[in-house]
Order: sequence, then structure tokens, then C-alpha cells
Amino acid sequence: LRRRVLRGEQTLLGIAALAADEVQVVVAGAIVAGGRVLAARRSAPASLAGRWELPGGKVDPGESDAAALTRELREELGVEVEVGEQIGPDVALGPRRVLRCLRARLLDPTRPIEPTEHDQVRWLTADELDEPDWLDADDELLPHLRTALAAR
Ligand code: 9L3
Ligand code: MG
Repeated sequence: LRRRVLRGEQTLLGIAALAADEVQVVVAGAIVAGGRVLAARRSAPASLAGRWELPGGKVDPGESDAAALTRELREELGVEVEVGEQIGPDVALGPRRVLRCLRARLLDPTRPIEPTEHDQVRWLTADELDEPDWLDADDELLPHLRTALAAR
């Protein structure tokens, strides 16, 4: 794990030297409600299928992080959200790509989640955060998610 984190840090140092338009940001939503955070299981691509993530996707050119996350969560889960602060640091996904986790609040918490790309969703308490088989980058955000859950 330490080796992987170190590699991630070196990648991030490299990314810091790039211009903003040379870095692909992938936004992920920490949807928190009632002391739980929503995790979603990927169904594609095959290499990532079955592993869990905070839902989201790529920021389009010229799009803000908040607009991208709002769009992705609408497409992937059929929900409307208000986007809040970043949780944890940017995590390197590759030499020119970072994962950025943002808090997202459901505008209508009673509306059911309707996943279009994920084959399961699950609401996790802080104590359950370690249970899913998370994508590597998302796994690095867990301590920060735990803090964010404790704060509410
Ligand atoms: N990714 C990693 N963790 C996440 C998300 C939303 C995405 N929480 C990675 C998986 C893909 C890439 O970022 O390789 C782009 O994500 P998507 O557009 O396929 O969801
Ligand atoms: Mg996605």
C-alpha cells in the first residue's frame, strides 16, 4: 500500500507541473445522507466491473467541476444534487488524470436512486466503509470520507 501511495504522490507532483488544461479531472460525488455515504458498483469496463466507487465521471472541456458532477449524477443515478466542498486531496489516476471527490447533497432525499450504469448501490456508515472492494483511487479517499461522515 505504501508503495502505491508513494507512486501516487510522485504522479501528483508530476501533475502539479502541468497546465490545468493538460490534466483530466474526474469528479466523484460523496453523497452523504443520514450519516451514510452512497457507494456504487461499476458494471463497465470489464477491467473495473464489480469494484466499488463514488459515482461520477470526467469533467468536459470548459465545464466546471460542480457542473460535471451534477450532470454525471443525474445521468448515472437519476438524482439532482447540490455540490459542496472537496473532500480529501486530488488522487492520481494516471500521469495526466486525477480523481477529485466533492460533497454532494441530494435535493430530494426521498426520491429513489435509479442507477443506469452501476449494477448495485449501497449506503455505508463510517464503520462499513472498508467493506466494499473499492477502486484503488477511491480507497485512498476512505480516511477523508470517514472524517466527513463524522462531521455530520
Ligand atoms: N474513476 C475512479 N473513481 C471514481 C470514478 C467516478 C472514476 N470514483 C476512474 C474510472 C475510469 C475514469 O475514472 O477509468 C473515468 O470514469 P468514468 O467516466 O468511466 O466514470
Ligand atoms: Mg462514471
